[in-house]
Amino acid sequence: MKKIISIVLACACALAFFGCGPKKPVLHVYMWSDYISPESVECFEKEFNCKVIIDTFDSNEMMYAKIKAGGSGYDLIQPSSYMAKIMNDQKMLLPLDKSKIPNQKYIDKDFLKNNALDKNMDYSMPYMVCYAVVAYDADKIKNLPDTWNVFSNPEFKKRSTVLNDIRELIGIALKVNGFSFNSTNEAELQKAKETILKWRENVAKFDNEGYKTGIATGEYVLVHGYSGDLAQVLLEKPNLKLMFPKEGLSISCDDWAIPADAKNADLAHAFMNYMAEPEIAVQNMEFSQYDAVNTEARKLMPEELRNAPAMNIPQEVLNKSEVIMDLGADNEKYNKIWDEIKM
Ligand code: SPD
Repeated sequence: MKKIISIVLACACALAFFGCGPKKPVLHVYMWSDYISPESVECFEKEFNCKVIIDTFDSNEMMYAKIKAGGSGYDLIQPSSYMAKIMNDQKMLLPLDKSKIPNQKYIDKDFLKNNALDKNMDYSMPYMVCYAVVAYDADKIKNLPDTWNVFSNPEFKKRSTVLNDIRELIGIALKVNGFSFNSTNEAELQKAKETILKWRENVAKFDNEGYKTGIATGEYVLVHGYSGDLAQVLLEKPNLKLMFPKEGLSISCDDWAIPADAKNADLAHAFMNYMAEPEIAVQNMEFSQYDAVNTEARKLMPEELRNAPAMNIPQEVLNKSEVIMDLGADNEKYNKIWDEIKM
C-alpha cells in the first residue's frame, strides 16, 4: 500500500513540476479571420484564467454547415446577422443571458433600431459592422468609374476578383441592375445570374481570402472585398484606394452567438461582454479597421482610424446601401442560382 501511495505522490509531483496542474477552462471560438487583436484575447485569458482557442472560417455557409452537423465543440460563433437569424429560427442558438452581458448597453441604439435583425440582442450581439466595397491599384488604374460593373471591364481581365459569397455577389449583381440586395423576384434574380456569368468570364476568381494578398502583391489590380480587411491592406500599401460603387453597398453585421450545444456558455458570455468593453472594442477596431457600433468605443477612436476611408463612406452611397436580410424560404432561390453559377 505504502508503495502505491508513493507512486501516486511521485506522479502528482511530476505533473505539478511539468506544469500540468488543474486544467484551465477552454473557450472554443469559431470566427472570421483577421478580426480580433491577439492582445485583447490574451488579456481575456489572463483576467479569466482560461485558454481561448480560435478557429476561423471564410463564409457564413461554411460555419453554418459545421454547426448544423453537430458536435463542433464551439462555445462561441460569429455569424453575420442574417445567418444568425436563420440559425436561431432553426433552434441552433442559445438565448443570451443579458445579466451576463452588461456591456450590451454600449451597442449603438440607432444601429440596433435601423440595421439590426435581432434588435433586442436576444440571441446575438453585434461585434463589427461590415460593408463590401472595391479596392484598386491607383498607380495602375486612373479614373475608375464608381460602379459594380467594373468587373465586366476587359481591361482588368483576370486581374480582378469578386467575393465568393452567395449573398454579397448576387447582391451586387442585383444592385447593378437596379434591384434590391434582397430581391426575391425570379426575373430579377435571373438577370443577376446573367451579370455574374458575364463577370465570371472576366475575373480571375471568386475568392474570400486570397484577394488581400493578391491586391497587396500586385497580382490583382481590382478586388471586391470586405471593407475592414481591405482597409488593413491599405495601411501597408498607399498605392491602393477604395471605391464605393454609386449603386450602393451591402451592410452586414457580424454578431456573437452561442451554439445550442455549447459546453462553456458562461465563458462565451464573458468573452462577448469583454470584447464590448470600450477600451477593448477600440483596440479591436484599430486591429480590424471595422466599426464595433459601440458608442463609447467610438469616442476613444484615434484620429487616424476616425479618418480612415472605410470609416468614411459617402452619405449618398450609404443612402442607397442595404442591410442583407434573411429571406426565409426564399433563401432557396439564391442557393439554386448559386449552384447554377458554380456549375
Ligand atoms: N475578416 C473579417 C471579415 C468579415 C466578413 N464579414 C462578412 C459579411 C458577410 N456578409
